Amino acid sequence: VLVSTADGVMTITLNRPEKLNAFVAAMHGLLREALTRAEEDAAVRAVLLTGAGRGFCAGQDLAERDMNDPNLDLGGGLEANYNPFIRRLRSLPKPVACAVNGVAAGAGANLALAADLVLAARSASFIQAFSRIALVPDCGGTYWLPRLAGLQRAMGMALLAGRVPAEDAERWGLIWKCVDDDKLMDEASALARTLAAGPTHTYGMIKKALY
Ligand code: T3D
Repeated sequence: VLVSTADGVMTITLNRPEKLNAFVAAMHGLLREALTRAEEDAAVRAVLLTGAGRGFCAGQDLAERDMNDPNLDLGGGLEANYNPFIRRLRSLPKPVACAVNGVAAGAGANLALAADLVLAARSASFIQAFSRIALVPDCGGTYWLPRLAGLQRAMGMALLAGRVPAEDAERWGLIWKCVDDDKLMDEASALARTLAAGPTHTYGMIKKALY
């Protein structure tokens, strides 16, 4: 995980590009630290989340799990790591933007959708990959998908686990905006800087009121 701050914007980059930034255990601690700093440091007035390389995030690194173990209990990891992170993003009293630079699958998709404003490259896509491996969507997906996209689209995404292109995601209201690939980082940085220049405390209250 790479973290840098400039112009009031903390940029957090998921950085395992060779594995499409799939989550391994060590990343959770680094993300927690980054969010704590984002919350406590008055110089940070907005957060921008993105991924390195051609993917945004492919969700949990499946190589860390023995998915054939009938006794595998994934609840503990969700309660300890994923769920608190998603809740903290939502309740952070500062705006969080996300630049989805490529495929966002499983927990990676729902992490992206947990940001306050989501931009996606036109070639990016969102996959509720969970049911492919006999999981129920997690990381807030079951709560937010029907609220963002409506029950039928949420159900289709969750049951069929297909790829939703960024343009459909925009049309369905899953994300704020889809932009040309070569414009993504410029537009996302400009958006984050605009948010950083705004009334931070008010933004925090707007988030609280809407959520
Ligand atoms: O366990 C818990 O704590 C519970 C929480 C669960 C949350 C979850 O996120 S469950 C869902 C996990 N994610 C997935 O099931 C997605 C798996 N990945 C894919 O379906 C595909 O990779 C994509 C559709 C996202 C992208 O496909 P494509 O063809 O563009 O790329 P690729 O070739 O499949 O992947 C590139 C590399 O990334 C490849 O590695 P290699 O062979 O080049 O060394 C691939 O294995 C690796 N990779 C992609 N996703 C994951 C991954 N490695 C580990 N875990 C992954 N999730």
